[in-house]
Amino acid sequence: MRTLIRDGTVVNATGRAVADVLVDGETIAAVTAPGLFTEAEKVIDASGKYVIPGGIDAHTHMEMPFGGTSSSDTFATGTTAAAWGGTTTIIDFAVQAKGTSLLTTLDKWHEKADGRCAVDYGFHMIISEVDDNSLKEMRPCIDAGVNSFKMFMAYPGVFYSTDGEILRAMQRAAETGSMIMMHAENGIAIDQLVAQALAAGRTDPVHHGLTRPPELEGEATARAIALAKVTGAPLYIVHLSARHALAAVAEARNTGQNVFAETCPQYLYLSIEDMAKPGFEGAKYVASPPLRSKDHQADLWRGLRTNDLSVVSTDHCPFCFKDQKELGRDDFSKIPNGMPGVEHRMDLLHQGVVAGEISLERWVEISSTTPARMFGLHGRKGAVTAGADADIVVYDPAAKQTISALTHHMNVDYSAYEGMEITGKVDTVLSRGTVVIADGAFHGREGHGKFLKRDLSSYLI
Ligand code: DUC
Ligand code: ZN
Ligand code: ZN
Ligand code: ZN
Repeated sequence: MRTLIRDGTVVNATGRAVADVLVDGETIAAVTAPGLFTEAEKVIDASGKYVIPGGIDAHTHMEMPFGGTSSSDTFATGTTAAAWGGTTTIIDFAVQAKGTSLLTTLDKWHEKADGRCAVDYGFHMIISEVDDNSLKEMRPCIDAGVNSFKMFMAYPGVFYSTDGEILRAMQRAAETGSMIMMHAENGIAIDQLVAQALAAGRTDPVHHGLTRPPELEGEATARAIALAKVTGAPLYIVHLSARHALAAVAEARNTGQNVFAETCPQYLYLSIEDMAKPGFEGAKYVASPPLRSKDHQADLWRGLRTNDLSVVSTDHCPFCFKDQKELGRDDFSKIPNGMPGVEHRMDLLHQGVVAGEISLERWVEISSTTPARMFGLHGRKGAVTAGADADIVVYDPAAKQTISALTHHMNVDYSAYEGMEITGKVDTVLSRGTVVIADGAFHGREGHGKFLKRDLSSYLI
């Protein structure tokens, strides 16, 4: 089966040109001057539209057990919503529960996801217990295509690792050429602030934000960077939210250290003011790290331009307002942490192009090309180029849409961006050559998405 995507503006991280894209089976056969090929079983007219590599969301949590409940998107619903929004690859997190080995954890996550995803998927591994066995099992995880390990400096008693444990895992990462991903917030100090707030009767959602100040993200980020320097481990800071942490990352990168960072759309567009909305409304915006004051947003956009922030992922971790967020109605510390977002990352970042914050090419780079290279998918994903998987989005830059829970496809009962007007809209999406979104309808299927055994990062030296 051959599909010709005609007359669109093909945008890669490296540049743009009006071109035709010929898809043969699951891969891109050629990118040519317009009109060179005419014969194909299917023709998609992309004139006036962008033809971009499918988005890669390198940070999602589908059906993740957390805070006494489980995130509300399954691998089926979450990857379908991703497809709607032009994301054709997710990298989710297998979560080691204490007392469970890494390999058993990986099996469990394959059980949840295999045969259920609408688009391709990979896994990172969350290490919650650093012991000899976990350290030993990092190698077989890597061999199974899971070569990035997330650790937590937050959530004492749950996912938290001590500096000593982090040091040991980093040594192992350095030995094996794998990557440590860090949730960098000083959880020990934060827990004291949380206890003090609750003791003083401050139970509203906004206190989630006020008890997790950006200084304690900055401090933890700098500490993670120091541990990475000592051990020689590559380090990727997840969901960086504020200028304090950004400064630490920029300083490390300026010395040539192998340190990278991602931010998320919620830190670019939402703020602590959302968490301070009247009543319990603010619970919709409770995630960790928390939303910051608005003045951080300009710094984050600058970081995206300077490449001190090289990826934008969503940290998609949806919990329904009703029944799930409500668990914390009388105590903000019981609100499940996380926000939905997998469906709107490409659209939200496109607003940065419209506003002149980033170029069109940079949009593609931070949402697809760099995550592909960062997480071992180079050659397969992240570029509209001959030989790559035909994960392609035809994006209409002029279309208008309004984000709403009434029309989104994520399995969650609210949108963090309710009512936001967006310029640009996904028109057609191909996942490995199969049209999964077209004409305002989903044409894909559960189980089309394949597990991606990832190579080591292209960024490691
Ligand atoms: N932060 C969240 O908000 N949710 C899931 C895990 C995390 O680190
Ligand atoms: Zn995290
Ligand atoms: Zn996360
Ligand atoms: Zn629900």
